[in-house]
Amino acid sequence: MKRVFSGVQPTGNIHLGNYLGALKQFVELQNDHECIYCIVDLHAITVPQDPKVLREHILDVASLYLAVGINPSKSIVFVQSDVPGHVELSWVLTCCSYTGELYRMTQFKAKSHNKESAPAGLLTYPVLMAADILLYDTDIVPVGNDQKQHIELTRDLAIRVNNTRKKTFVVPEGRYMKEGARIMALDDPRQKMSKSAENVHSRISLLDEPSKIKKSIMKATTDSDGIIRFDPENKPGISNLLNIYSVLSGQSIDDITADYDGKGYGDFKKDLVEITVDALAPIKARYEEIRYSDELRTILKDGAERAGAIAEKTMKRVKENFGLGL
Ligand code: ATP
Ligand code: LTN
Repeated sequence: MKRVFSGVQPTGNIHLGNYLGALKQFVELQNDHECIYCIVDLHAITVPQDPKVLREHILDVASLYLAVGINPSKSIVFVQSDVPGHVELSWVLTCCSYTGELYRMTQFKAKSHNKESAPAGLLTYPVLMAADILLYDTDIVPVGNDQKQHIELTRDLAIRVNNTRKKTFVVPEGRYMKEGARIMALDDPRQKMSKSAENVHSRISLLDEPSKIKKSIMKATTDSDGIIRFDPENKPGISNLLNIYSVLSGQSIDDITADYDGKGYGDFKKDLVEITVDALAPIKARYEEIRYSDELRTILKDGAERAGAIAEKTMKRVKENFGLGL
């Protein structure tokens, strides 16, 4: 069985973009892959975090993983900082990276933009991500399209090390969601839906109350011509809503636009509210069951032990091939 690894940051409520772009795939992959899913808390501290809030968010995200259908008896679910190999391998890979290739990362450019001095962790963020992946001899990394550049860097680093040392790493492949799975912000459909956007109505979080979902969708930016048509270039707002409608209902975009022929944005949005509320209700119910249970901590502890055992083997090989330690 091929091995799958992916991670999500514990930086706030998981939103529809994360769900449709990542978590849904995680669940599907469990059936015929050996899956390892990580809550990447070390990545979260590349920007300032309140310690109490961060810890709560780790448990929130872990509960959501389980609530959307990740099954801990099939897959490993754990917290990144519970396995020391991530940081160890990250340093080794930092020494194999060029500053130029890190400065070229678009995410670094975007996040450090307009800052007089950016935290070094923002620059080395993709190296830690490469370590996450290579530590588990990963074959497949399911992620959103926005992570493509980081996956390419991971592959470059693995190949570089394999070519200059003994073969040390499995070279992983990214598995990207279809273009359509990129969910855009509701208030500004030219930006992707993001956890860190200030406006809460820019996103729908998986745990949002129905009244909040309604408000966010009804306020969503569209255009003034009032025609329900899929045209991401010229009509990004309604196209994004059509996309969300399609993935949540399982209907094709063509069928949806045919159904709404002659109807207005208001009717369409009202129905989308209902579809979204119905899709999220079972996830929310399961989340409530797990979040404050003892079971959650047991699952994460067990996950860290299972992940740690794999990581230890890889680190032994890395140290051997780099001549580190005794
Ligand atoms: P940020 O606040 O930094 O934008 P984020 O919301 O992108 O955070 P991440 O933890 O960085 O969240 O992403 C988790 C996973 O969800 C990744 O695989 C990412 O590619 C995917 N993802 C994030 N946003 C979207 C989106 N709008 N559409 C589709 N997939 C997304
Ligand atoms: N950078 C990713 C989160 C992430 C990740 C990983 C994804 C950290 N380590 C390893 C896949 C594999 C993000 O921001 N979405």
